[in-house]
Amino acid sequence: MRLDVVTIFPEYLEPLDVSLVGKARARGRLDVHVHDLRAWTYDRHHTVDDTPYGGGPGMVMMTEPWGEALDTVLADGYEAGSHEPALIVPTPSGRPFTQELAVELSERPWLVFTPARYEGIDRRVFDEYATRMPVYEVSIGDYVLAGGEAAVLVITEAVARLLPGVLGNAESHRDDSFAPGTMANLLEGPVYTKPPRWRAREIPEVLLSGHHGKIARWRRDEALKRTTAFRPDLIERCDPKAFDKKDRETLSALGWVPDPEGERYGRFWRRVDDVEE
Ligand code: 6GU
Repeated sequence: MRLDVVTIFPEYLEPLDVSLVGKARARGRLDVHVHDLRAWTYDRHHTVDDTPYGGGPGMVMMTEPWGEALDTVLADGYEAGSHEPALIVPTPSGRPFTQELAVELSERPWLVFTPARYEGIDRRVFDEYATRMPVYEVSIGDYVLAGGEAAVLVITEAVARLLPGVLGNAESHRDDSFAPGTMANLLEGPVYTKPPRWRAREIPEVLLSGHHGKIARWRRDEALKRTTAFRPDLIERCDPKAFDKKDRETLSALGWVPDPEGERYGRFWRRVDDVEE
């Protein structure tokens, strides 16, 4: 997979040299190119932004540097034999970045990222490139970053670990929380390793029992506990068919009941004490 990143802060992408993404590059699974947007400016101040039409706060990144940068990067990539680029536009107003989208992106041969600073990039840039390639506008969560560079690091890491031969163990991401296509997307519960006793704290006994069925059940119950506590929205949206009898008992003990009324809205479960509004 080829990755291009065009940014006014190339140093911000230095983490792509280390850890998992660095290893994927060393193994030849990823070919990363970081470009300085200001290389495509021709004035003394290397200007990349201007005031917004219609007024308002902040600055907008200009069409010209982005257009020239993307034309050059795309031409270079095609020249080097890459094909089917997709433009990835990190923006807080994009669609949510999910594991499902990470899987989709990991199946593409070439991703071109356009992390922006200021109030974003002139819309015409995306309208222009959308005539030639898929454009994914993506947000990594409901908070506002000063720029898209950190989002590029997040997206790249989520995608790189899915590439064949990067994680080492092909099974490793089968049980990821949020792995698509599983029965219920639950948050994973706690994990433990040696020593068995640390500062008077012991390991849950079941994990030392060697009883695989009981261990699997305990892990599943811990996952249900954690998910109801931190991500009740994930439980609400679960079809009751995704749960076995023991799951339903555990949910009931945690105060969750099937909600036939809510089912029409895709809310299959509710807390017992939640009253209809
Ligand atoms: Cl992708 N960019 C910025 N600037 N802020 C964000 C974001 C992206 N995702 C969430 N907040």
